[in-house]
Amino acid sequence: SAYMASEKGAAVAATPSDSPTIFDKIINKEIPATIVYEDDKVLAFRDIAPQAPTHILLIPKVKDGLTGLSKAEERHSVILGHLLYTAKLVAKQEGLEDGFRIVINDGPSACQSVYHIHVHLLGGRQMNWPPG
Ligand code: IU
Repeated sequence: SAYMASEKGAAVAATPSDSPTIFDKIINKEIPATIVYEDDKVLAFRDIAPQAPTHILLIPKVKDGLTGLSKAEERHSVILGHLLYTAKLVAKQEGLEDGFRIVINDGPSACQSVYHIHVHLLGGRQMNWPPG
């Protein structure tokens, strides 16, 4: 895969495209992931390179062209809302009572490295502002 230890390196290497990504293999259980929540529409699993004590990715099981938020069409509104609501449920499940951070990286400038939309849920430590 194009994944590298450096997030910045990975973002430079990833070319925006609507091709299948490694997340499809996670959805299809072809490669292992620590799944923390699942329903018919979304999957939530622990990030392989956690940036906080809790670092979970939430993804739609069907990409439907949603490589990133910038590609959203009106029809995606329901799944986008469901991803955010699910993030709240998982934050509660993870015990993040003191707060959490939601991130959606979009495009090369934001270091997006996987072109299947994903919501980062980060918590378990003090977050800083502004983000990097
Ligand atoms: P980004 O927003 O596109 O940069 O986030 C992609 C995330 O996917 C990043 O935090 C990676 O650590 C994570 N990830 C993963 O959890 N499992 C994988 O097999 C791959 C990336 I490739």
